[in-house]
Amino acid sequence: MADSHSVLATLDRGVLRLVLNRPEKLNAFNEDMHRALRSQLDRAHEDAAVRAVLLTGAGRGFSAGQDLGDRDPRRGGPPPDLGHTLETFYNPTLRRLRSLEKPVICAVNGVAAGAGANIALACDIVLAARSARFIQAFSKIGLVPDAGGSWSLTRILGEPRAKALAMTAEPLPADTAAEWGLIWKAVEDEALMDEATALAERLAAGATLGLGLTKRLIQAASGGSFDAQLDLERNAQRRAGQSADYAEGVAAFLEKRAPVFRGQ
Ligand code: LHQ
Repeated sequence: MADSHSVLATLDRGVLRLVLNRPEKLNAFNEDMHRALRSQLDRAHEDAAVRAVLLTGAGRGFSAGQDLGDRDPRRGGPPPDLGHTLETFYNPTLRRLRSLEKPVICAVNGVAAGAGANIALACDIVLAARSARFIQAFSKIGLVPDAGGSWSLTRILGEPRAKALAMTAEPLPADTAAEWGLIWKAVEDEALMDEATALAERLAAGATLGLGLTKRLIQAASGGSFDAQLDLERNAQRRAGQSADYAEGVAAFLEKRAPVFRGQ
């Protein structure tokens, strides 16, 4: 689905930039956009030339979540199986984002609502424009937080804030999201793309294997014991220590020069 216009993809300096591109619908997800995003994330997994992903939205929004026009109940018929929709379209993308062993940076350029907010929160490093808002819009239409939101909100914020956000659907401004530790930082609107691109390029020039293993370790940490985590760290460090980038990093340090990482 590389030729879809719903997600614009460009690869430059190791960064695969993915732009959700249905601006007239605030980049709400329809099936085409799901397929296009999934296919680009698969490409990011498979292609060694991709060493970081930068996800953002076209126009004034990041994403308004599910395209509600696609499931207009006024059209009649039996109620939809949203569990099937999640399993077919959302969950594989969320799993791919979390398991991709490369950094995924998200630049939230505007409103992020429903599954759109939670797809952003599933990325590794989230920057948001100061004017952006995160809305757990689900309760407004009788649904529950999905796309990993019940997990991320609770893990990151704790039950009191997670429940309040999910039950009230009140917009959370980017600054508060940063204060609460839900995202990495809020930046001036005009600075967002430059800052996110610079960060993505910096990480794309990094030791990809080590960064991928770091991601895996940190994700595992919130689910396991300290003791089990020591074992995971040992295994990961064993692999990282055998990489060419590690050898280069140490050599560069000893030679007092900047390292040139090749993602190997
Ligand atoms: C939209 C949408 C949209 C279509 C704005 N769809 N057109 C659900 C079901 C199935 C399976 C699994 O999971 C899910 C998960 C979910 O994501 S449920 C939550 C779905 N999302 C929402 O409920 C958010 C709905 N949108 C809004 O509440 C507002 O649009 C927000 C607060 C995001 C932005 O408000 P405004 O800045 O005032 O913009 P707007 O409402 O005027 O929207 C601009 C246009 O985008 C407008 O179209 P129009 O033709 O009138 O200019 C909207 O209809 C369209 N749009 N969201 N989700």
